[in-house]
Formats: sequence, structure tokens, C-alpha cells
Amino acid sequence: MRIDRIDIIRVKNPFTHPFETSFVRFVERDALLVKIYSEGLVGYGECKAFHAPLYNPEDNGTCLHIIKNFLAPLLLHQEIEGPVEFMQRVAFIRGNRLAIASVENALWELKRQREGKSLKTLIGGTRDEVEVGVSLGIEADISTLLKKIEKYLAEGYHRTKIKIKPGKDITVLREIRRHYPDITLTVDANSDYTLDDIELFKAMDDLNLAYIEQPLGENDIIDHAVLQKAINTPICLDESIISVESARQAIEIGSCRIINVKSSRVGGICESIRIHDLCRKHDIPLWVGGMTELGIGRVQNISLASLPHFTLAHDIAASNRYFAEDITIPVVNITDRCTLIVPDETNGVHYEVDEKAIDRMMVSRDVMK
Ligand code: OSB
Ligand code: MG
Repeated sequence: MRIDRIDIIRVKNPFTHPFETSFVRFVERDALLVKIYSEGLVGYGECKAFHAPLYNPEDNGTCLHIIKNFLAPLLLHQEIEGPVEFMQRVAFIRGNRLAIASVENALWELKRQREGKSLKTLIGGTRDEVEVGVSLGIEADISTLLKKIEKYLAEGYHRTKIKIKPGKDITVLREIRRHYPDITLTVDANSDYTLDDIELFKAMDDLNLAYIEQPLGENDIIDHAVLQKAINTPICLDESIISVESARQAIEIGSCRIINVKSSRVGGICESIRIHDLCRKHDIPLWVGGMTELGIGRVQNISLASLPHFTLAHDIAASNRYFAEDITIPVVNITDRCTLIVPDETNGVHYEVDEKAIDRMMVSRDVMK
């Protein structure tokens, strides 16, 4: 395909309720959209970076710079076969995976349209629908959190994940378990602890958590292996898994027993498929992680989750879990079984981009042609 024009659109969409993690309290989704024009078609990719480098080293500013000055020039007015060839062209770039993934995702979307197939079919997905879990932020008090848990359990969410940070962890979790002894419960520390906290994690073994997500730093895969040997609860790595190589190393030294895949964090769908295949071989269960994405990213996550070894509930909530308005038609919504139907060629499930909604949310636009 020939690439004719690339726009980078910055949008802001307010959250209906603030979402607090150990690293920041989000009040809006500040995101970049990459819009690639090719031979009369348009493919969008959503960049999953945030306004600041808080979750990983990239942010919207660095992504805008990388896309504009390094990625777009590799494509503009050139022929390219698709996302696989794009990944070969960007192999010289170190890191900057969120930026690379946003363009890679847009190229998958163009490939999908050109071939008249679903993303599920293109990547070899096998599931018709996928189960959804909810990720709940840190709240000022336990009663507010308990009310939220109740609300999402009533909606049928298959797994309840609670964000924790030092000082807001074991006491909160014990209280949740007192009210809900049997629910599938997990925690996400977003890298906010160290091995000095090992006794705290040992104490969590009594809480029957399905997993503890990313307790230690992004680069601490050795310390994660030490921690995993000291506790019974499985560790699920998020931030630490940035490539198939880092997944291989983490599995080899026993840093985790579960992995959450975000196609953005690992540089795209091509790399996500490699991680999927590796983890399938090693029997490491997988689920698709979320970044409070807008609809474009959310829809691509649903298709990724259709791969056979994504066996655990995903952080791909209904759009209304975060937003009053979104950028797809229809907006992503759950079934009465709290699942998401994976779009394919036969089931009539199809999402269009809501250009008018994007225009309402737009704060800037860079055009390259
Ligand atoms: O660590 O999984 C995470 C949100 C922003 C950044 C990192 C994470 C999260 C979530 C929310 O947990 C998942 C979602 O519903 O999108
Ligand atoms: Mg996480």
C-alpha cells in the first residue's frame, strides 16, 4: 500500500470519575490518534501514552516527536506491505514502543480494510467472545471502594482488580475479603514496592488473590523472581514485559506465573503475537491489559484477546466504565454475560470511527503529507 498522508491528532476526553493509581490520579484521557491515509482508505491507531512519563518512560510529547520525526518519514509517499514490514523498518529504533505501536496498529487497520477481513482473522484469533474484568482505582475511603465493587459485580464483571499503593493495601484488601470472601480478586501495585516489602506480600498469601500485578519496578525482574519464590500467590507482570525477550527472561528465571499483554507496551500486535506463542509453549496464562483507552484502542484489544491462549479476564471494560462519550460507533459495550463480542466477518459486529466525536475532543492536529 502507498502511504499518502499521516495526521497525529491529540484529543482529551474527561473521565466520568477520577481514576487513581499509585502513580497519578487521572481525570481525563489525554491521547494521540494516528490517522494514516492510504489509497482512499483511512486507518486509525491509538497511542496509549499519557500526558506524562508516569507508567513507563514515554509520554504523549515523546510519542508525538518519535512519530513525526522518525516513524512518519519511513512511510510517507512510500510503498509498504503492512505492519510486518513496518516493524522491520523500525528495528533500528531503541525503545519508544508506545509510539511504534500506535503506527503499527493503524497499519493493521489499513490491512484489515484492504483485505476485507477482521483483525481476528488476520492474527489467527479463535474466540467469538472474551470475558471482562474491572480495574478499580484507589479511593479515599473503603466504603466508597466497596460501593464500586458492588456496582461492578452487579454488572457481572468476571474479575475485580484493585489498585494499591504503600499505606493503601493490606488493610483495604482484608476489608474487601471480609465482605466478599469468594470473588476473583487481584491487585495491581504499578511498580510501587521493593523487596523491603516482602513481608507485606507474604501476608497477602492469606487473601486468596488470583495474582499480584507488577509489585516491583519495571526493571526488577530478578527481584520479582526472589519475591515469586517467597510467596504462593502468582505474580503477574505488566510494566516489566516490554518484548518477547523480556518475557522469555522473566519466565526462565521465574519472575512471574502470569503475564498481562498490552500491545502498546510491547511495540504492537506483531510482538504481542510472539509473546502469546511463547507463553502458550510455557503454559503461562495471559490476559489483555488496559490503559484506559478510547474506543479505537479498546476495539483492537478485543481482537487481540481472541487469540487462544488469552485465558484470563481482560482489562477491556465497557467504554462507559470511564467515559460519557467515546470515539467509536457503536461505543464498546458488554453483553449480559459481561463479555465482549469479537468482531469478525460473519457476526455483524463492526465498529466505525466517530469522526465528529474526535473533532469535539481534538486539542491539536499535526498534518504530514
Ligand atoms: O497497570 O494496568 C495498569 C490504567 C492505566 C495505566 C496502567 C494500568 C491501568 C489500569 C486500567 O489498570 C485498565 C483499564 O481498564 O484500561
Ligand atoms: Mg497493571
